[in-house]
Amino acid sequence: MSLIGPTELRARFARALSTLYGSEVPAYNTLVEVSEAVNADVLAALGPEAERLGSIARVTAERHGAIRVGTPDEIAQVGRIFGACGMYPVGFYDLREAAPAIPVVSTAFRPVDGAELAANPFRVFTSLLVSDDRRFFDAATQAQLEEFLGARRLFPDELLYLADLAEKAGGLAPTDADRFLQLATDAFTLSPEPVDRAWYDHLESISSVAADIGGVASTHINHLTPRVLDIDDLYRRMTNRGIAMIDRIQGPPLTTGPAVLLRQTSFRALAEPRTFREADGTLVRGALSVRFGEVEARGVALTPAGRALYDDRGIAAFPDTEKGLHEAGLAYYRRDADGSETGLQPIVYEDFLPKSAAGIFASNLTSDGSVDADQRATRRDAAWLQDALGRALHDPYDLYAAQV
Ligand code: OOG
Ligand code: NI
Repeated sequence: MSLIGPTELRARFARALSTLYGSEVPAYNTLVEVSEAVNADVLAALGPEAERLGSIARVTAERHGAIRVGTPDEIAQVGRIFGACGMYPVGFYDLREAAPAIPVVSTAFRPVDGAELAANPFRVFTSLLVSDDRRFFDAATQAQLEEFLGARRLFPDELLYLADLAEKAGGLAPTDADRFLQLATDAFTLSPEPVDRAWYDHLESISSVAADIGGVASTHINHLTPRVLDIDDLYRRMTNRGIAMIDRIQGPPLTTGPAVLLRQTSFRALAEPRTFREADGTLVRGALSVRFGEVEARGVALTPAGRALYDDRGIAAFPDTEKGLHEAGLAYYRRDADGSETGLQPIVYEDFLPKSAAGIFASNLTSDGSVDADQRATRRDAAWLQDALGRALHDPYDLYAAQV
């Protein structure tokens, strides 16, 4: 009997989460519809040129999700579940350096080689709470957080068993695959469990993201993001439909030159009904606004030199042709099969941007929270995260260089 391999598990997982998120946040379905309409129009207007940064089949299926977890053990378990789907941790992002600071460090789980990315590029931006960072959490709050997070189980043993089996065997038998995908999707479904009001409010006074992670006993998708070929057009169409978008498109502004890196925008978090447990034990209906809809447009991946230029001087400093970008060593291109450079193939940027991520987080926060800058930061870096994950943390530049 043939196994369902990681590529198909990943594609099916992305579809299952999309169906789930559409049922939970119906405005997401609108965003997907509008994205598909924009993509069809760009394809009709540009023809094959529209597919230079990915086939229309890839782009139509393409999603990134965002999830947030609380402990090193939890992110290691996430690594096993995504590992079954051929998604591996790439890059290290420290959102505590952002303005406003968010008490998390993050990575993105995604396929790492060109063929797998072309087949289905599903990626999930995954953030881990830094509960021992004194700038955010005093000793009492840290202890309470650790107790609360230590007592919860986000992922059932059966799910983790099937994930490990899939990674070891290179896939799962069809019935096991169905079960694995069901359990994995359930684990990211918004839970009806009552939220302890006092505990949630205490964390929210420090950071809305900390409350979303440590104030509830389960996890959920925070957002799911389709890819669009013309994000300026999408922004206009959503606004015309009366959907409240954040103020701007994050990332490099629109230029007449080649699209580089990543541009993103989102609609604001919507109030979702949740049940709260009050101090006296009574249950009351309330609402939380933490989940939103985001959309992204992707351009060519920049080399370290290109990225430094972008970070220091902005997009205006870039040459305005692909040939210029390539010749200056600023972006990754693949040569034609015959070695010529007449038909340079751009290598798509598959990762995230810390400034945009911070902007996306911030635009959906209820307040900036509270940070005591005089306290010492806890050290977190890529080596620390790799250790917590118990698996290799890939360097994005190595992966782009390998695709050239
Ligand atoms: C993650 C925010 C970052 C992106 O696309 O940059 C992100 C989150 O809200 O958990 O998803
Ligand atoms: Ni996102």
